Formats: sequence, structure tokens, C-alpha cells
Amino acid sequence: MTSESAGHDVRRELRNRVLVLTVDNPPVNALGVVVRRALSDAVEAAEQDSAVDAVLLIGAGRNFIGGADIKEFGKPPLPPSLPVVCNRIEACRKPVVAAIHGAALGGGLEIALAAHYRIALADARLGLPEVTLGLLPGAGGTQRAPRLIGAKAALDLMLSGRHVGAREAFALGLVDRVGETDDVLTEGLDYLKALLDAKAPVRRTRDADGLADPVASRAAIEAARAETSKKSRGLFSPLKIVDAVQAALELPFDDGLRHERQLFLQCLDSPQRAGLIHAFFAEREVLKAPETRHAKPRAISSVGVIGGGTMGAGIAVALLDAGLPVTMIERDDASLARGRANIEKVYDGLIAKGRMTADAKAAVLARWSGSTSYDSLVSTDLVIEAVFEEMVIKQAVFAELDRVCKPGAVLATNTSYLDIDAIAASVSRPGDVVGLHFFSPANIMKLLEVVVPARVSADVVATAFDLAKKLRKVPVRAGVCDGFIGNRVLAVYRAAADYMMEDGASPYQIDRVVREFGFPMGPFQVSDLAGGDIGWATRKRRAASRDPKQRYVQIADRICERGWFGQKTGRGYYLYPDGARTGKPDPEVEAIIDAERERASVTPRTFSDEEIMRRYMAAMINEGANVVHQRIALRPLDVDVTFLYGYGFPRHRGGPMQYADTVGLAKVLADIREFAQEDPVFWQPSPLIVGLVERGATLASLNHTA
Ligand code: 3H9
Repeated sequence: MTSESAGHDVRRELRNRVLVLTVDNPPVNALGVVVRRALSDAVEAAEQDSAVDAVLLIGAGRNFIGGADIKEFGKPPLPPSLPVVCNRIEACRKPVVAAIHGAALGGGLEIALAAHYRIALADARLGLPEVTLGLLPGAGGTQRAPRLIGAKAALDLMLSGRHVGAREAFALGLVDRVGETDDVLTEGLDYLKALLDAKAPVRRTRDADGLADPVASRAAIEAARAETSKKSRGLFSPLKIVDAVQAALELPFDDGLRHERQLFLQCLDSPQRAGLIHAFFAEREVLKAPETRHAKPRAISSVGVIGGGTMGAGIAVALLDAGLPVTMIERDDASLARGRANIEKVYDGLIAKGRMTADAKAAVLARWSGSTSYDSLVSTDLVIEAVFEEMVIKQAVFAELDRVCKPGAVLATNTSYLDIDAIAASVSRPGDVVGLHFFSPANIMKLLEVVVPARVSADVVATAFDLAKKLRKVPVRAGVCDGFIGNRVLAVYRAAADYMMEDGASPYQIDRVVREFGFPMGPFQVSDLAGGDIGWATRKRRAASRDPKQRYVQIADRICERGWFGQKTGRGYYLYPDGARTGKPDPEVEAIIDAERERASVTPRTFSDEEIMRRYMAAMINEGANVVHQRIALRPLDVDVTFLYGYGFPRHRGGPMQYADTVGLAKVLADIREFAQEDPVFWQPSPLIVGLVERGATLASLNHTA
């Protein structure tokens, strides 16, 4: 056995006349330029070397290959390109086998498809997830996958971006064998030996016959095109994927590859690609809050939840689903029974949909216990309070927690906007108090704002991030202020929507335009879904402290005064006859709006769709920038992730801060200054934006400064 290192992230080792090429480029063996060059050189060398009979491709560490190096996209291309490397592998005249463990995704799977035979271990995850990054498989994947597994299955993989395990990959024909152990090298070598013993020929995917039935293939392509046109909501790359597969069917292989390349480059140039890749990195970057770098999380093996209302029950479900035992505290037996019923409702819904068995529900609920006494929390590691949003009530709860909880227990509040510094100051152990702001429904929504009061210990913050991971939530670190990151920014763009409504736009136009931008719902639909009474109560509470110079639109109050709180009351901004989930415009609401315009002496004017979106986004971006400026959010990307995961911001636009850079900050500032001419109190340009525009810098330039 001889060994030689290429020193270029691909190790070469000769074993019994098999050249083992180990891609070793932590953390996921991405195919950066150095790896591409090294792979290409190694295959070339194997071909020339008479001591080599065959080549085995494996990955070092936990994965085969995670894909192209996403960090290279948007930068000048460096040769050799990945399609060229794949072609080089496929053209090799000696058998090449890919042995896959862990992830073989995107370009990683395309490398495997270019090999002549494939074996996957049980832990393998194979997929072509480029669509989730605004791309298409651009290293031959759109041409080789359909030839190997047929147009229908290949389109499904490429359009969904889903990962398949080894068994499914084998059933699809994506791999030829499933390994029995977890030793990828031995499995790969054994398979190669068997192939060589059987004198198995070099077999190239470009010659595979998965598209041999043109009628079935064409039908699959047309069905995918129809479905994609309906479902892809303005996304650019999905239809390009269908076009590329059509090219696979209609063109000779090399022409198809050229066509794929053109389509890939179009996707690469699209702002959607930039937005989606920004989202990919941002959602990983938020995990690296400063406290997580130097503090060790406390161990959490039991949790208390105070309150069994919608929020408390949702939080309890999230915890139970993560395998944690939960003790719920309520003030009396009836409330406790309601809390338990709220939890059961979630699981019964799953059972009704066939997504859970009664036994599984019983197993989950065995981890739940209820009590009307705080004393049941003496040994609990973490308590999350989800009681009524009122400072005195919260402080009373914290006084009890302070009394009963063991030293070192983490005391968390789920408040949406109350001053957590004040809550922390009311207990004898402020270092243990943190905000865990869940979003409703708490068992479903991915966002978790980790609100960091001034006196909290770093290990408590680290514990919150650790908990988020257990709950499969996306945590974003936020500072203390009214509304933290998300609700604070929401209040501002929501006000901008109200101003436009009073000035002449209908709520139905605003909602439509916001949906067309890519949000699942417009602001008035959201209000109807959440319940208008919630915002109304907040407005009443704040009435006394409201800045009298700030414009205040009363339309929502008029609607709430009639008891129209949205879906749950059958009408709000919209009508929901017979419990309908989708609302219909309501002429009576339009009459209320007209009357309010008159009362406020507003002469209504028309708004173009474009102006509505410009104002809506300018308000969102400006307050997002303020939140960064005041260090409530660590970086612009933290605002982006908050909006992607908590507020339905369209992912392909990357988040409001990324969108601002796409539009151009100077343009956003010019908009704000233009709007300020009519309302200088509301439209005050954020100092952060002003400063960045003066320096000619972007918000993205602040993303590396946490
Ligand atoms: C493509 O292949 C295009 C081709 O068709 C055509 C080209 C011509 N590049 O997720 P993790 C980083 S498009 C660069 O926490 P896990 C990631 O940012 C690509 N970096 O680990 C993180 O960095 P940090 C198609 C990457 O174990 C670290 O690795 N492929 C890449 O939970 C760990 O990541 C995909 O879309 C990359 N490709 O999951 C797959 N991937 O530590 C994308 C990851 O500094 N990747 N990083 O924060 C994944 O889905 C997951 O990372 C994976 C591992 C499942 C592989």
C-alpha cells in the first residue's frame, strides 16, 4: 500500500490497485476550487497510472460532499468548473465508484452521478436541493438524474429539494447498493472488488436509459410544468429546472449540458439566488450569539410552564415534542384542565390527520404533569412563564418562582413586549432571568427571540440557544425594548399600512399587494387571523403614553367597537361567512373607512401598487435599521432571520435588510425623505441608513461585526 497526499483537500491513497480519493474539506467537503482542481488532477493521474485499476471516491468526516461551495457564488468563476470535473470523472476509462455516507447533496450528488457505480451507507442523505438556493443542479444533475431514474422521479427530487435515505435512493435507482456497516472505506473497497472480480464494465450515466420512454417522460415534464407554474409563486428557478429536464429529453447529452449551463447561469444571476443564499448563511449565523461562544449551557432535563392558555399550551407541546418532561402550573383545577385540553387538542388534530397514533399521544402526554402549586417546581431546571401580559401579574409569578425554584434554575418569560429588565430586577437572582419569546402557534412557528436583559448571565443565554436547538427552533438574540426585534418593527410598518388605508388605499388592495410581494398574508388578514381584540387592548393600554404628535388612525378601533375581531367572530376587516377561513371584502368596513377619512379630514387619493409596497418596505427597513443601530439586533441578518421565520417574509428576498441592499439603500433613503415631507414625525430616517449611504456602504457590510 502506498500513500500520497495531494495536499489540496483531496487525499490520495493506493490500496490494492484502487486509488482511494478522500475529499477532505471541512466542515462539509464543499467543492471549492481547490477541491475541484485536486479531484480533476487525481482522476487524470489515476487514468495515467498503470498501478491503478479503479478509483474509489469517498468523503472525510461526517459527509460525502455537501455540494458546490456556496460561498463562491456571485464571485468570478474559477476553473475548472464543476460540470467539467464531473465530465472528467465520467470520462475516466477505469471504473470509478462513489461510496456515500452522510450528505451527498447538490454538486456532491452530481459527482456521484458522474461516477460509474454508487453505494450508499444507511446514514446517507442524497438530494438535489439547489432549488432551495434559487438554483438548479448545474453540474450535469438535470441531465444525468433523469437518465438514471426517469424524468418523474428526478423532477420530484429537484423541485422539492428533499433528501432521500439510502433505501429510497436504492429503490429509485439512484444508487446500486446499500452498505451494511458504517465503515464507508471498507464498504466502498468491498463493492469495488466485487465489481472488478465480475469484470463489470465502465458504465456511464450519460448512456443510461431512464428517458427511453419519450411519451411517459414528456407527460411527467408537462405535469411538473403545470404544477410548478401553479405553485412556485414567482420563484425563478423551478421552471428552469423543468426546462432543463426537457432539454435532457430532447437534446443529445452534450447539448443538454450546454443548455443546463445557460439556465444555471441565469439562476446564478438572479437576485432570488442572492436572497436565498443569504437566508441559508443567516440562519446559521444567528446561532453564533456571543454568549454561546464562551459560556457553557446549563443542563435542562425538566421544564415548568406557567399558564395553560394558547401560548402556554403551545410552548408545552413544543417542549413535550422535544422529549422534555413538562410541569404545567395553573391557578385552579379548572384552568389546569383547560390547559391540558389545549395540549390534547393539538395531538388530537394530528391523530385526525393520521399523523399520530393514540399510543404515541399517550406516550407524549405521560411526560406532562399539572399542578396548582408552584411548589411542584422545586427541582425544575427551567421555567417558562406564559401568563397574561401585565407587569404586575408577571412580577407576582416571578416572586413565586424566586421563592420555590432551586438555585441555578433558569427563569424565562414569554412576554412579547414588557420590560424584562424590570421583571429581572424584581427577583433576587436577576442573572437567571431571560426572555424566550415564542410565536403563535408556539409548537409550529420556528422563530424564538432570545431576549437578553442587562443582568443575565452568559450561561443562561447559552442555555436558551441550546434549548432552541432541542426544540428545532431558530433562535435570534434580541435586546430589551418595546416589542424586541419583530413586534417593534411590525408596529411601524403596520402603522404605515394604516396611514395608507386612511389616505385612500383599501385594506384589500394593500393585502393583495403585500401577498404579491411574496408574504403569505397581508397585514389586515394577519390582524383578522390573530384577533383584532389583542391589538385593541394594547392600543387602549398605551393611549395615555402615546406621543400626541404621532398620527393615530382610528379605523381599527371603530371595527373592534362593533365586536368584529376577525375570523373568530366571523368578521373583521373581512367577512368570514359560515366559518370560512378566507375572507371576503366587506362593504360595511369600506363605509367605516370612508367615515373615518371624513372625520380625520383626509381627502382620499389613489395609491399605485408600487407605491404601497415602497412605503410598506421603507417603514420596515427604517425600523429594522433602528433596531440594529440601537443594538437590539446584533446585525442586519438577525432582523432578516426574525422576519423570515416569524413574519412570513418571502425567503427568496432574503429578509428586509437584504432586500434593502438589493433595492439600494440610497433609494430607500430617498423614499423615506420623500415621505417625510408629508409626515416628518413618522418618517425619520434611521441614523444607520443615513451613515451607510454617506459612506456608500451596505447593510450587509455590518453582518460580520457581531
Ligand atoms: C450546488 O451544489 C450547485 C451545483 O449543482 C452546481 C454548481 C456548478 N458551501 O448546515 P451545517 C457550511 S449548490 C459552503 O450547520 P449540518 C455552513 O455554512 C449546493 N459552506 O451542518 C456551516 O458553516 P459555519 C447544494 C457550506 O451538519 C457549516 O458548513 N448543496 C455548505 O447541520 C456546517 O453546516 C446544499 O444546498 C456549502 N455547500 O448539515 C447543501 N454547506 O459552521 C447545503 C454547508 O461556518 N448544506 N456549509 O456556520 C446543507 O444542507 C447542510 O450544511 C448539510 C450539513 C446537510 C450538508
